[in-house]
Amino acid sequence: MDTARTATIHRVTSETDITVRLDLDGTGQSRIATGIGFFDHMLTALARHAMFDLEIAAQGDLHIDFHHTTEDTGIALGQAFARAIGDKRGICRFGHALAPLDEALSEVVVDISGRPYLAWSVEFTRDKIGEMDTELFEEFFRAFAMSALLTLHVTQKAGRNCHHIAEASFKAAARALRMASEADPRAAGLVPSTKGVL
Ligand SMILES: [Mn+2]
Repeated sequence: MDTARTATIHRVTSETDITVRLDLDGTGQSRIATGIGFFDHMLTALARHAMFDLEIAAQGDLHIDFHHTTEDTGIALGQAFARAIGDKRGICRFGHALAPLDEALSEVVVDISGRPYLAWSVEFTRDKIGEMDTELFEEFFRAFAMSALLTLHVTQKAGRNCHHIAEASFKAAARALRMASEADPRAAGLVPSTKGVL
């Protein structure tokens, strides 16, 4: 039986051309190139702390702004996640994590539910980190949640420094996704829903 939880997505539009390779049972290795330095930093942290192996190569219309590339990377990564997780048999389904980075503290709760939803409660005091618009983090997580078909709550508990706030959010998301996608040894072979399907 092939039990590999991997997926490759190649998504092309008139605005972006994105390839994602994802292994949910990896060791946190990544090779990320979106053309947006700070976004690469965040996606590298996501892979590392989720223990996913992740390759992302994105070519987008950055001469316009970073919106299309950020959102479409979220869509492609979400599609890869949905394909890799498959029918969700034997997974924990729910995950949660708190992650600090100095004064910043972020909480992420995830339900791999088949019900796409993003609840976002994060406030940035600056418009940009490096060259990246801080409003795009919400766009990324919404695109990811919609395409991965999961419920995601991202809540900022504390923080002033915008780099810290963003990074704590990605690290908490990573740990929550890792917990939710890992095998539940008491539920091997079972779909974790009273409905029998997710
Ligand atoms: Mn950092």
